[in-house]
Amino acid sequence: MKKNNPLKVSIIMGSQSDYKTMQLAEKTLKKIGVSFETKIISAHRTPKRMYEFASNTIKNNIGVIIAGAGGSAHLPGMIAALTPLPVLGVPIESKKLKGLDSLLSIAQMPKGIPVGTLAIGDDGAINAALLAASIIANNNPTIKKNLNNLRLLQTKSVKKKPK
Ligand code: RP5
Repeated sequence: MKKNNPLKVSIIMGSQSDYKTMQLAEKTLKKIGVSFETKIISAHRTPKRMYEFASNTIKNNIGVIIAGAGGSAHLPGMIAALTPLPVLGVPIESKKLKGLDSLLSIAQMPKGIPVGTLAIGDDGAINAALLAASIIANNNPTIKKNLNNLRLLQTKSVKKKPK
């Protein structure tokens, strides 16, 4: 880890087709001021790229990994097997099984190698970013303040009565 350089979040996804969902994680991190990078890495189509990425996470100053994948979604689990950093898995809403396949593939990890599994699709991508920000906030007072402000705004935006 580089000293005095804030830890960043790495957003990875199995395919370009996942970006529609995963860009919501980017948008959320931007709102909070968390540094991030975004990459396409497929456990099945680019296994060497996956290994290379996972082997260099700590050297590259990454604090949390958000991994989105759909269908037979092995990416988050494989990354968690290769790095000790926290991995948050976002099940992409697949066309064939509406993301149930992705959810179960990501959630049903064997004991010993955890992946924090979020909800299917857009909600999962947004919540993964919020969770990643709260992990980074443990050692970053600016991010802690920004995250608290965002939550306060959200609370204020909820009307007391429906229109
Ligand atoms: C997974 O296969 C990806 O994460 C994606 O959700 C799914 C389908 O990929 P494409 O065929 O759209 O590239 O690896």
